[in-house]
Amino acid sequence: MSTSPSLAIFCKVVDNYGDIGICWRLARQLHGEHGVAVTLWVDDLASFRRICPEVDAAAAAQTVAGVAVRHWRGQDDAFAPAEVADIVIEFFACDIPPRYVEAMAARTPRPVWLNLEGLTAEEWVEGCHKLPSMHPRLKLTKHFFFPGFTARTGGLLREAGLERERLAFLAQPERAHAFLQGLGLADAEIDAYKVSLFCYPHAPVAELFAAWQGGARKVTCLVPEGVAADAVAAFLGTEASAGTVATRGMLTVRALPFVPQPDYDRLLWSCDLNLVRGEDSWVRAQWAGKPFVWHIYPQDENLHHKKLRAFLERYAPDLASLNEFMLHWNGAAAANADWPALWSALQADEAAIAVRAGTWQREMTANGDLASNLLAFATQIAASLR
Ligand code: TRH
Repeated sequence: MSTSPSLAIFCKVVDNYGDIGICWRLARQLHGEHGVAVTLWVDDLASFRRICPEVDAAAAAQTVAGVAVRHWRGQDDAFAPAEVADIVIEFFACDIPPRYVEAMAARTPRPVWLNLEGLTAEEWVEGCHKLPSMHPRLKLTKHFFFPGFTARTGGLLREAGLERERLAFLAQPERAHAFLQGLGLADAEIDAYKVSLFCYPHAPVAELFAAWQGGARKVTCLVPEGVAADAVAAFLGTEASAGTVATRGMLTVRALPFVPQPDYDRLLWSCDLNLVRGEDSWVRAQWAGKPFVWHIYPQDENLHHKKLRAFLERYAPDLASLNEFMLHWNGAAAANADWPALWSALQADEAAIAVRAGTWQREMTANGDLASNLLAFATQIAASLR
């Protein structure tokens, strides 16, 4: 492999903008920090545009932040071996177009083929990370690459300058103030306890709102428009659109616009507590070094509850209040949650939870970052293919 390899990522946007958040972050980092010529194939450019407004949703081919972005229209396109990248990544076992795979087999040298998997804290991941899988027909081997929370996994996505940027932002509180003002917040909302809210529609948001409303502390809840739409509309008394705000009791709820990815980090850094979901916002909340509550993407047969527990065992074995809160937030605990009590318990452990957020961030940093770990592995595989 040459010193600056080419790399293709195939990303199918399963649901909303989900997986594109991760693929776009990886693509930008591989190009910006490692000089890799990246082509990102995406099936849904409109969803991509929500997290990256520079994207033209109608363009078959475009370059965004140095990354070649191609609209992945279907499985029928033909490809020549010369069009195949040195490293080919399929995200989350998506099916690469069959004729691209055939072109991979016909290419000399053959490319490195990786399946980048989803993030889970379960132990089996260590045994499957980097395992090979031979193509049943073609002379090609794909390797599994798992992100994760231990040194025996691929680690987490983290840009080289992220922590420096975060610390600089936090060192000047006026920057957070100006950022929040820019999102429309009044001073009283900024002075309150601030929570960002990003979750799937089935989260018990109305119940939590009621607890906050009747609680002892002023809470400002910032929620991107379209998220928890029913509970937010019921609280606001109208459909949420960016800028809509209402206060009842101790709670103010404000609908925000869906901000570009770098601003989403600033939002997480500016809040006291972040309610996040899925994979990418969950990881960003971990790098934010602030207390967070995770809403996991639901899976059949409650497989996600197992994944949630696996994470809690690693993250917070000694923080009962956080465990309880997250289990109830995900419907993974006995019904009839007492939300005012869950909220009070979480508040009482605030200091210990904040300390854990910091130690966890340092532990995760020690595992390296996913983009660098992935490139190092790809270089090793490429040498064996020569
Ligand atoms: O969109 P998600 O629900 O993604 C999920 C997961 O990837 C999950 O594994 C997958 O199976 C499922 O989709 C289908 O949540 P996630 O992963 O947090 O991605 C959201 C992205 O949106 C993330 O990159 C952060 C970004 N974002 C912004 O850029 N601006 C915003 O205002 C908000 C709220 C999010």
